[in-house]
Amino acid sequence: MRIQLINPNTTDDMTAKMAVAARQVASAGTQILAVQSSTGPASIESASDEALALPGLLARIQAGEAMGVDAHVIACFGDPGLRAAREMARAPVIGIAEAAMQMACLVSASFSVVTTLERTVATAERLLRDYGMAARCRRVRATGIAVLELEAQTSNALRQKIRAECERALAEDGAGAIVLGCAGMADLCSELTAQLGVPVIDGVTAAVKLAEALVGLGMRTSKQGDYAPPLIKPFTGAMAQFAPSA
Ligand code: 2AL
Repeated sequence: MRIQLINPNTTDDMTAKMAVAARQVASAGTQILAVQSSTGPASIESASDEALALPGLLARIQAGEAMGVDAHVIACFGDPGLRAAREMARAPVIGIAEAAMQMACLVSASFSVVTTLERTVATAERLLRDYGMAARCRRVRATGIAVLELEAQTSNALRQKIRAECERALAEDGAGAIVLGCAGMADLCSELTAQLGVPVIDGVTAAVKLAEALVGLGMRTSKQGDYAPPLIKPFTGAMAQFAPSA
């Protein structure tokens, strides 16, 4: 099967890092097509970043559908454009935040999210409420680390900072598992799991395995109800390529 792994920001190093993590867990017959937006912000950590990332992301969804990929993964912890992408796609579309939160709930009664900047905490809290999982999350914790500081090889100092925040989550929140709140933390998952002794869930790998499960079961995005295809109408200007057709 072919899974399109979409980094909705425009940073090559992050796309490469998440592709490595995805391929490490993918089954033998799974091909990971790692792509990124060709237009938009270098990282997504505010509402305006998210809004301006959507055209590039949705263009990738459209292209992946045309290629007939079996599933799409939106690899940014804000799950930008997830509902829009599901309207546009027949294949399953998985956001890494929803994937990680769902998977955490299968192995622990509760979890805390350890994310990047303080300003992204409200986004994660909104997603928890939207997904009906707020009651399972003890706390969303910021590390104060910007997305673009999590370079190809996250530095030792930043690794220490993230580990310390995870330890506080276990000690102070009573969380039974940790959800990593950024695709750029994918390379830290196995080391943190070994250090902390609790399940640490990275959304990129969680989404890939959930995508394989859905495709294996023959599941597609429902076209009844909220994810019905968008209505056919003209679009003008820079968005003309998104005009839905029959
Ligand atoms: C992210 C992420 O995963 N990718 C990105 O650009 N921003 N998450 C975050 N919490 O800031």
